[in-house]
Amino acid sequence: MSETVIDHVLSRLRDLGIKDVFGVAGDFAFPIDDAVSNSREMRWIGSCNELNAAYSADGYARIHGVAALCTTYGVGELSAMNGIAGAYAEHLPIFHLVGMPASRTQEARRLVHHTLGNGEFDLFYNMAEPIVCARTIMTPENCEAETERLIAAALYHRRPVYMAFPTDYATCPVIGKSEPLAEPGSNPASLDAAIHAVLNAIGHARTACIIPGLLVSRLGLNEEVAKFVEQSNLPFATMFADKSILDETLPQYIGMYDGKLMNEAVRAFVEGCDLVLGIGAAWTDFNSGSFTAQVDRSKSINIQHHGVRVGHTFFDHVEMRDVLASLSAKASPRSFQVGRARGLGEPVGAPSDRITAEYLYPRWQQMLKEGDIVFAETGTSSMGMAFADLPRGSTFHNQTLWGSIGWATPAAFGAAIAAPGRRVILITGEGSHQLTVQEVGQFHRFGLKPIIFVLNNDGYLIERLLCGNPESYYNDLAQWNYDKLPAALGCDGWLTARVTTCGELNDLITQAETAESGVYIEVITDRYAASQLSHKLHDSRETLYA
Ligand SMILES: Cc1ncc(C[n+]2csc(CCOP(=O)(O)OP(=O)(O)O)c2C)c(N)n1
Ligand SMILES: [Mg+2]
Repeated sequence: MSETVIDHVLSRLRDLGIKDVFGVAGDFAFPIDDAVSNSREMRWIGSCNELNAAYSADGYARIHGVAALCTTYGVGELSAMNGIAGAYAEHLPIFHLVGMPASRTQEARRLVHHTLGNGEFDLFYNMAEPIVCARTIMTPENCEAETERLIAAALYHRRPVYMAFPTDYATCPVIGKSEPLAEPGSNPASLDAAIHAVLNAIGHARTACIIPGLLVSRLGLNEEVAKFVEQSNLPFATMFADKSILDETLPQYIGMYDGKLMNEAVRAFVEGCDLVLGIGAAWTDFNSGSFTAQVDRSKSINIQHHGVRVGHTFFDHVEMRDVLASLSAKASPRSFQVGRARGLGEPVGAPSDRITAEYLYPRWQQMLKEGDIVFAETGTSSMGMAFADLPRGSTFHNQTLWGSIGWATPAAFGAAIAAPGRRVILITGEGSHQLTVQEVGQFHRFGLKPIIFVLNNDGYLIERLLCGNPESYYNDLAQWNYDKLPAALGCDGWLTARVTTCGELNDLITQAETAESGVYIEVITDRYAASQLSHKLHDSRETLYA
């Protein structure tokens, strides 16, 4: 007998390297849940809720390239939508598998649970439309072809796709056969013209620099860009969302570029160059220092996902991957003279002092090791950590564009599942943590040992800095005993603590280095102890909200 619809889809996902499926089980999704948990090559990762599952899939895809998520009809899939939309905005291919009522139930418009009670079954499928790059409802007849179409779309666009499975169809044998689709390549003439234009512009520039962007990493092209940087010896600076796409220990790295808000010397150099070569970076608000980063279109290039802009000329049907392969082979080395922006320097504070931003962020920087995976939540903490110098092979993850608070805790868990051998450090504000904190229990359940810092500054500090009245009580929170949460969530034997002085923080970080368990540290600071960028954003509110 040929394989079933769900077995076929799962085997194709396994071909892509997906070994774990995040989700919450439910009756309409049982055939999917059963197929995953009965598979010897796949693992079911039961999440606390579907939003967390989607964030975890996001984190997994950041490390692993692709991810899968499974939810039940209506109630489950709708909860996951914020996370899926984030993955769309941030270019992460997630296969969202949704269990649906049986085809017969749908045809008879029966009044079943998880519906609105109106006999309509395509409502949620339609809701998914703007936040996925392709969607389908599987049948035995379309399964082969639709699976290939959705895989091709997810990989080409690096965005989520939606696959719904009516319960009866999920276990039917597939009918028909389809081959994997070839990824669309570049148009050879456009590719040649684009490369010629790029090399020509580099050749004519007296000074040039590179701004590598997150698409490089989403496409797995980090090595290609590193090769190009090495080959051309062009200096590079990085924007917030794109931090650590290339190793910050490379000699060509000149520091973080954040417009007029931070690192003035980097801004002056980048904006003074005859040519700024963007590779998959996006000039969004928080990526451009509230739009204070200003590079003339006429003297910039942007190598995009499927096209290249050189000054005012656009080359269509050109794939980033093809451009980079050619550029690294053809670039010739040049020399440059520019200093490098320092990271965060040394911690400032005596052991008995309360913890300040001037102590905290440099101390966090000091603790980073080669290969660390750092997840930093939206809020003041990521704005501080973005300016830390990262050791070799260490990566920094933030949801700069989508910015949904609560993302970092489950996303860090997803990353830990994807890379159990690497050290995962989660840095989150306490307000964000309150949204998705249950997922902490999952680390222990799956034998993972993260280091978690919860920055407790008595509320939504970044909002206090951005809103009209900082003391508005909408920025206040219930005060929790955060350090007691791991125990309540089943993390037996973890090293947990609440620290209020520089000395205590220093001791705990030292202990964390050698801890054989997960580590959870609540860091108490004053209400307005904010990283430098957060203060600068406060001062630049007018451009941010203009
Ligand atoms: C899902 C969601 N809801 C609301 C917001 C608005 N928001 C942005 S930052 C923030 C507060 C973050 O507070 P916390 O995590 O305590 O970090 P802090 O800035 O205090 O360090 C809020 C509520 C958001 N970005 N996402
Ligand atoms: Mg806070």
